[in-house]
Amino acid sequence: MKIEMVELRRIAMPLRRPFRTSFGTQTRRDILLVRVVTDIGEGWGECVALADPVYSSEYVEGAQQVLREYLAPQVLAAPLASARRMADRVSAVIGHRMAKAALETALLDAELRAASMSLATYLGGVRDRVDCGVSVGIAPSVPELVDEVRGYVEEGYRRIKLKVEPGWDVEPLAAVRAEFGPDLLLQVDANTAYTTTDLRRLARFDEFDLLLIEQPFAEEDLESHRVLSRAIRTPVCLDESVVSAASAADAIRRGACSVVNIKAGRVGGYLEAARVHDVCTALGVPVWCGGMLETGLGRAANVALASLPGFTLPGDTSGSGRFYVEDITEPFVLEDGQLAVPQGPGLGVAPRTDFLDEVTTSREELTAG
Ligand code: NPG
Repeated sequence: MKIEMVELRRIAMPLRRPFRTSFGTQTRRDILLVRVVTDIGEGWGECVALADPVYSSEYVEGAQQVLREYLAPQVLAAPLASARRMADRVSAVIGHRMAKAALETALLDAELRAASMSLATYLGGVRDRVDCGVSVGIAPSVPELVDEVRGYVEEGYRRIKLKVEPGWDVEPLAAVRAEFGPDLLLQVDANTAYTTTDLRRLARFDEFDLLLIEQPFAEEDLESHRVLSRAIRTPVCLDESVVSAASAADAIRRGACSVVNIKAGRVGGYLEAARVHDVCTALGVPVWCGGMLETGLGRAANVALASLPGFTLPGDTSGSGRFYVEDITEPFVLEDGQLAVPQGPGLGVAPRTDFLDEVTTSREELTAG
């Protein structure tokens, strides 16, 4: 495949409602999209980096610079035998996994469109619908949280994930459990907001019969996660700490987690995400698909990933309407708490050009030389 052009496009997408986590409040998404034009056709990828380096070290402006200065020139310089070879081509660049993932996804989309194969089939997907959960931000008050959760339960979401932080944990959990009863699948995500001085507080989460507690401690701190795993009944799940298949295997072998959240952007792309899935499955650890407030482009790829056999827990694969009033692709709409896995070639979706142009804030085209 000869790559003729790499387009970097930024779009501004207002969020339906502010999304508050322990690392800050998002009110809009400033998203970088990558389009490749090749001799076999074009493809799209979405970069999940946030506007600011608050979830991980990557951020959207930095991702764009790395793509412009380092990654795009490498793929424009000479033909690639396949998208699978991109990782080798750019291996001199350390980290920047979200930027790499976006470019690799665009190359995969182009290649699979040309081969008339869906991403789900290519990755080894085994189901045509996936169970959907929803991530619920920190609310202004407990009654408002309960109302928001009620809306999602009525929409059919099969699992609720509450964002927690010290001071917003036991009370909202107790209220949601009391309101919706023992059958509601419920889990929490701390985005690294706790330290080991909070062990006693975290142990209280056991009484709420949670599916899991996600990433209570810092990204590098596997040891505290191991200690917590020994101390509580609630399964410990890692997100930020898992940046590759090797780091997933390491965390599991050390006893730091018994569940893994897989986000393709965090691990450098869908190919590595599938390898994370494989290693977790081999070690008997269930996985689920995380989300980063993607538009329909990233959502399509996430749903394809979630169709792999080891994704036995509902993912943060919510419908487009959870975050956006209008999506840049045909919207993903929940049916009985599930999303259909796109069956068309590549991502199986494409941006609606008129709306895409409306939300575009900048665009640059990179070519060889
Ligand atoms: O459904 O897309 C979604 C959002 C799920 O809560 C969610 N994502 O820490 O997992 C997370 C959180 C997040 C959002 C992280 C945006 C980084 C950016």
